[in-house]
Amino acid sequence: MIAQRTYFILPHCLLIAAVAAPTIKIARAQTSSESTAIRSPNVVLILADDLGWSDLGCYGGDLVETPNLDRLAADSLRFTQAYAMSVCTPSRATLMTGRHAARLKMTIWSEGSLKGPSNRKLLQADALHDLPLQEITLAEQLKAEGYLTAAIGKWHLGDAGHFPEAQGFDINIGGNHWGAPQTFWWPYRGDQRYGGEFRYVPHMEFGKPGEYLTDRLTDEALQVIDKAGEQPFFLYLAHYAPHTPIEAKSEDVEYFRAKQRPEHHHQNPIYAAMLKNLDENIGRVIAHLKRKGIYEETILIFTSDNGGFIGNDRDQAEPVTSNAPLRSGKGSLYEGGIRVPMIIRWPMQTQPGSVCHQPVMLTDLLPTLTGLNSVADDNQETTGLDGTDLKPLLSQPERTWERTLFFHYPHYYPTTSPVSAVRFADWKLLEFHEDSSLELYDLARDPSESKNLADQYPQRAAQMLDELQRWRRQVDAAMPRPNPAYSSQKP
Ligand SMILES: [Ca+2]
Repeated sequence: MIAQRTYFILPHCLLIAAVAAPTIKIARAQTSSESTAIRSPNVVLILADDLGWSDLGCYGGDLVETPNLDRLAADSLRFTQAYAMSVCTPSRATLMTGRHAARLKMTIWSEGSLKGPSNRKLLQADALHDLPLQEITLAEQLKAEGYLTAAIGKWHLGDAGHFPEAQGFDINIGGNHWGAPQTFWWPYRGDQRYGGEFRYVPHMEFGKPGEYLTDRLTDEALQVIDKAGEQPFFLYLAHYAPHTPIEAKSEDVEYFRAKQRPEHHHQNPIYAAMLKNLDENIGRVIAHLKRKGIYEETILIFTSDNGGFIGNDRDQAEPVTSNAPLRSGKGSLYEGGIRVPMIIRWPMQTQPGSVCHQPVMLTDLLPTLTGLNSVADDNQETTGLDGTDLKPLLSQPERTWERTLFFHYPHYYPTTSPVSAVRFADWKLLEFHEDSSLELYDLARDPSESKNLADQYPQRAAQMLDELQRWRRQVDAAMPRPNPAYSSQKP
């Protein structure tokens, strides 16, 4: 039972009441002759992997073409300042639990938790490989509310004992320990991007040559929708695309090669082709919901797990993507690493074409979808959640919204050294742990984080640093340690 596994300090009776408390209900015509019943809306949460903030057409993408997502945005609420963690596993753990990656001790991708670089100034902080079973996931919450729960695609939250089936999902297709497939082509294994046969996508034994993973996962998702019947369903469709390996259908690649111009800030035609396919598949999900007559009974959320990857994939001439005008990319706590697209369509709540500029985070989705009252900062200690219920923003995206966001990445990545960050209003402070250096930016005037104002506003920087350090103590954030074997004389 959930109550036995909870970490909440709330009395169990209150917790059960909270879990069972209905969220927003949607009137629905029953097939029976009686009349109209109220039931929970379906939830379709589509998570793209490594999709950058400016990749989609509706977020300023230029080479790419994403007509289905652009139409969805025009029919939904689009967030311009939604945040994830800077790499895969921390974001997914955060999304699943409503709890910050630093609090969960899941600050790096699963494989990376096992060993960090030994030749850098700092040794990376300790991090968990598996999402602990006692954490209460979004799937467990919704299952307790009567939902059919299905995870289709990437999981990346631990080994076999911690797969989606162990975390509240009735169905898992395609999810396991790994963060990326060997290849997007069936049978999704072999000697490809990551080498070795042992990495695979589960439950994909039956397929046919030429089958492409994003198409196949969507096929599986549509079957889950059909299987649900009259039961409300939670479909967590976590596409592996557009993470590396960057692979796409040749006709699409040729199309974008021909379209490419030097003035585009996106320059990788294979990535653009991969996004075109992802977009088409999201169009398929929407069309299927409409065809079944349940689109207006379904909450649809689309987002990404971290910023776009700005390195190169294998021998590809162009970097995978660019997050311009934002600085840097995946791994970094500059905006390009953590700011992501987010689109929410919530029937009878969101207005078509509405835009929200308030800062929000993946932690917020669990309290928004479950009706668990979390968080105001002052009651966080009683709920254990770090997320905030976004429902007030859905119909009033311009409302006053004071929010402090924290980030913690005590590890190395090609884009960063160990770093923490805090954002309040338009101000953002980064603390780099190798040398305790500070960077302060005014995101309203300088969204590209090009002018460090720490020396100009020392008092503000000190206040924000104090808040950041207090938060780290509060969540008991793991810190990197000095590396005794490190010598600055080494090459
Ligand atoms: Ca990712």
